[in-house]
Amino acid sequence: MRNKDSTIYDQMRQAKSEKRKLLAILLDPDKIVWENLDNLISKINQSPATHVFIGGSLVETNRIDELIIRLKHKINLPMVLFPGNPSQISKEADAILFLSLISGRNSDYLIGHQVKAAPILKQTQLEIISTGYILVDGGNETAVERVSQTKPLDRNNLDLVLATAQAGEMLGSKLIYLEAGSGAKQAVPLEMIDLISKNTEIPLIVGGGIVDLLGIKNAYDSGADVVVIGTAFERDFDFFEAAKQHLIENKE
Ligand code: 1GP
Repeated sequence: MRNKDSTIYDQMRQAKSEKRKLLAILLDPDKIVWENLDNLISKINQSPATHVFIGGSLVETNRIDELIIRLKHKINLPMVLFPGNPSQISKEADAILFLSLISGRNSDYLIGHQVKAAPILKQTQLEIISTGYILVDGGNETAVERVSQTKPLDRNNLDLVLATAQAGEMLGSKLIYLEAGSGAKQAVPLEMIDLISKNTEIPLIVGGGIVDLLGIKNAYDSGADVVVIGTAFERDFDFFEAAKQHLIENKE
């Protein structure tokens, strides 16, 4: 439930300290079926989601503002931008994951887009949450890899992924987003989640290729603080129906 007295980030830290797990539904504005928006909204409201993330690698729609306004009207959850580039900023959201793709070596995604975005963000009231974004090989080429033209980190190279996460934390990231890419064949390895969660302090978001309840539970049990579900919900709005019994109730 939204609490406007503290920041979204403070609430994430608080949840982490209480071991209360968070769940984000990722909506890609390009894939919204507008005629079906009311149904989408009611399914989100029936789900155990604690956050709505909005973004995608491309986002060709110019209707992000309209989408967020309509969502906010009926959904009492934080709306958090998860942008692929600066054109995806909307002042209508509550916060933005200010991403730096620290697994890659494409300067545009490390700092270039951020420089372009900074003056735009200064004109908004958005809460800016600095996020170290790490793409791990999920067994297939995903949109993040294609669009960012970076290679994901080897899923077997735990030391390198951990060092990347720790470097992100040392650089001042407030979150780590460990990502196999939307629609990944394989989600991030559980031992990787475990290693990073035990060796960093900041909240850990995990997403990409998590398609069932067991996947969500395993990610939580391994140390994920936030799990992101995009494709599975997009394909089946009833995905969370069965989840209610299994997932920690986050709704009050
Ligand atoms: C993508 O982590 C998110 O950035 C969600 O991935 O679409 O595979 O659930 P999925």
